Amino acid sequence: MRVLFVSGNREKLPDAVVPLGLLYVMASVSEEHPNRLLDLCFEERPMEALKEGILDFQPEVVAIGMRNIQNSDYSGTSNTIDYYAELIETVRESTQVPIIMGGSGFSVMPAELMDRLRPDFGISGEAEKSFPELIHALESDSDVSQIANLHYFDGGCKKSTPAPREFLEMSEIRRPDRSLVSSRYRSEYGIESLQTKRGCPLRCDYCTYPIIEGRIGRTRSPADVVDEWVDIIHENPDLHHVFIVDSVFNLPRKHAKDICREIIDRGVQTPWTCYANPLGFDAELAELMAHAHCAGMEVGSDSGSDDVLKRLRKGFTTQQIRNLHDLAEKSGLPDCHTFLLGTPGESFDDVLRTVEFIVDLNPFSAILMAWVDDYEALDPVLAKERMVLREKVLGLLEEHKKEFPWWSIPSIGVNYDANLFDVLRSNGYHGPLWQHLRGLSDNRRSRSRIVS
Ligand code: B12
Ligand code: SF4
Repeated sequence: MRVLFVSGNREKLPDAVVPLGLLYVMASVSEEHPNRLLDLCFEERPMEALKEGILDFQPEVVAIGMRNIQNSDYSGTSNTIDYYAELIETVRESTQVPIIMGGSGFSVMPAELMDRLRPDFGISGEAEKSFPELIHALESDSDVSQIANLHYFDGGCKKSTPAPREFLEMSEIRRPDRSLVSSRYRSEYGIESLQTKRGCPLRCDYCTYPIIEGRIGRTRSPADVVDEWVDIIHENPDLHHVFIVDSVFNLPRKHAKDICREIIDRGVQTPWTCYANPLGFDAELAELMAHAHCAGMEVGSDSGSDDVLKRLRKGFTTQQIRNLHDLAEKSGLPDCHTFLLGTPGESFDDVLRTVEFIVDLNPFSAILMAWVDDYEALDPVLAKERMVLREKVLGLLEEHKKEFPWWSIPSIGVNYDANLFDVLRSNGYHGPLWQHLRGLSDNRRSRSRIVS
C-alpha cells in the first residue's frame, strides 16, 4: 500500500525539530510498503505542497503526524488545531483515501481531536506496531478492532480500542532514517534528536508524557545509542548539538550513567542537552555528564513552593531542587529550570513565592511559563477562566523582566523570539538558547526588587 507520510509541524521555536516520531513510524513500514515523507516544516505554502504531494505520489493512505497542539509561546492565544483541520480538508479535496493521524500532539487528546478533525483513523502513543497492523488491515479489508490504541468511526459512532498490554521493546524498533529529512534542520538549526529510552515512572499531576510513552522505562543499550550517535555525526560532520529527547534522561539513573560512560569511552564530543530530574541525580552523575560533554540539562522544577510541588505530585521538594543545582554548579554543568506559574489551585502568592525561590536559587538559567492547559485549545470558556490569573502573572513578569537577563519568558517574548535565535545562530551559537544567556548578559549581578 502506498503511504504518504505528512509531517504537519511548522514550529521553528525554539528550533525546527526533525520529525523523529514520524521517522520511527515510517521505519516500521518502510520495507513492506512504498512510502514517501512530505515534511511541511519549511514549505512556504503548505496546502499547495500537500496537494502537489498527493497528486505526484498517488497514495493509498495519507498518514498525518501532529506533534504540537499549542503554539510555542504559551500565551494561549493560538493553537494548531485549525491548521490541522485545513490540512485534512485539503487531503479530502484531493483524494478519497483514508487519513490516519498520530503523533504526540494527537496522543494528548485523541478523542477530542477525532471529533474535531474527523480523520478516518487515529493512533495514540507509540505507533510502530499499531500502524503496520492498520495498514495491513486496510489492505486486506479485515477487522481493525484488535489493534491497540486505535480510534475510528464505525457507522458514524466513535470507537477507541484499549492501550496495548505491553509497550514495545526498544531493541526491536527499527532505527529512523534521518536522510529523509531536509538538511536545513542541520544547516540552519544544527540540532539532531536522539532517544535513549521511552517512558517515565513518575506521576506528575498534569503530565501527558506517560500517555505517549508509558510509565515503564524501556531503555536502549548504551552501545546501540552511541552507535546511532556516531552514525549521525559521520553523516553530518557539521552537526553542532544533540538533544536527547527522553522524557527524563536520569531515570533510571544507572542507565544515564552508562550512556555517559559509553560516550566518554567512545570519544564522542558533540555537545548535548537533556531533561533531568532532581530525583535520580547525584554527584557522580553530574561529573559523568560534564565529562561526556553535556552542555546543559533542563529541569522541570515547576514550583518554588513545597505545597504546590506536592499538589503537582512532583515527588521532590524544593530542597532536592537546591541539591541538584549545587551538584551541577560544582561540576560545571549548566542547569536550566522550567517553572510553571499559575497551575490549577495555585494562588498569586504561590506564584510570588516561586519567583522569589528562583531568585534565591540563582540557576544558570530559568524558563518561566504562565500555565496553559492543553484543553484550552478546545474550550474557550476554560481558556477565559484560566486567563484571569495568567494575566496577573504575565503582568508581574512584564514588570520585572529586565532584572534577569538570563531568564527566558516565552509568553512575553523575553529571550524567546525568532529574531534573537537567528542572530545567535548566525553568530555561531548552537544548542538551546538558554545556554548562552549568561554569557550574553552584561548585567549579571542585577538583583530583583521582588525580593527585598
Ligand atoms: C524533546 C521534546 C522537545 C525538545 C525537542 C528537541 C529536539 N531537537 O527534538 C524541545 C525542548 C526543543 C521541545 C520543544 C517544543 N515542544 Co516538546 N517535547 C519533547 C518531548 C519530551 C519528546 C519529543 C520526542 O522527540 N519524542 C520521541 C519521538 C520518537 O516520539 P513521538 O514524537 O511521540 O512519536 C511517537 C508517537 O507519537 C507516534 N507518532 C509520531 N508521529 C506519528 C505520526 C503518525 C501518522 C502516527 C500514526 C503516529 C505517530 O509514534 C512515534 C514513535 O513511537 C515531548 C514529550 C514526550 N515525552 O513525548 C514534548 C512535546 C512533544 N513537546 C510539546 C510542545 C508543546 C513543544 C513546544 C511547542 C513547546 C515550547 N514552548 O517550546 C516546542 C515546539 C518545538 C517544535 N519545533 O515543534 C508537547 C506537544 C503536545 C502539546 N501539548 O502541544 C509535548 C508532547 C510535551 C507536552 N507538553 O505534552 N520539545
Ligand atoms: S518527570 Fe517529567 S515526564 Fe515524568 S511525569 Fe513528571 S513532568 Fe512528566
